[in-house]
Amino acid sequence: MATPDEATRIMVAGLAGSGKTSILKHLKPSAFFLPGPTMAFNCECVIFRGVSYMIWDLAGARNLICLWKFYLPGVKIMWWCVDDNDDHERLSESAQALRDLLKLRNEITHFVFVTTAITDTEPTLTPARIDKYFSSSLNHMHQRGIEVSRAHYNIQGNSPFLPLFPTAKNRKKALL
Ligand SMILES: Nc1nc2c(ncn2[C@@H]2O[C@H](COP(=O)(O)OP(=O)(O)OP(=O)(O)O)[C@@H](O)[C@H]2O)c(=O)[nH]1
Ligand SMILES: [Mg+2]
Repeated sequence: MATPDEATRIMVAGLAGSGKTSILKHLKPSAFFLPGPTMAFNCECVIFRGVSYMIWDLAGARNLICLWKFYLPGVKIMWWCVDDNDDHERLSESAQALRDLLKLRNEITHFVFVTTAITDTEPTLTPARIDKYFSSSLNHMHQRGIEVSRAHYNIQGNSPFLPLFPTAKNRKKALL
């Protein structure tokens, strides 16, 4: 098994209540998580399909977003969580937070846009709607050659994990 230092790091960011910790809880059911909103971060080593990942689930509260920059150096893979039911205001806020984060020096090679929901219904955040709010960040990542993929996750825990993780090819890129 890889040591934490050898594991591929994944940074999980997004506004408060967007489902970051819920996903991590399902990925690592044996871990203990304090109830309620995350106050700083959770960090768990997860093995998926034989590969070790160190997953950093960051607090999304407004007064804690300023801390994300400290976790960014060296991160190649990012999951950006958005509640599928978010309204215009929250989507705008999430889009602004992502723009601000991407302005910082970073080494991201793979970005997963994760919409979360508590039901099994089809996502209401269609690609067109995502593009409406997040186009500048998506264009920026496209220009930088960052792989962008999408996952829709039911935070009650019955979604496949596969779309969250990079393909073997993208993982190799993240290890370079
Ligand atoms: N009923 C219930 N809902 C919960 C519980 N924990 C989280 N939730 C809800 O599930 C949604 C996602 O919560 P989290 O996964 O904690 O969200 P998060 O992105 O980690 O949020 P922060 O840690 O604040 O950044 C939110 O609507 C929460 O209110 C719980 O123990 N019980
Ligand atoms: Mg949390």
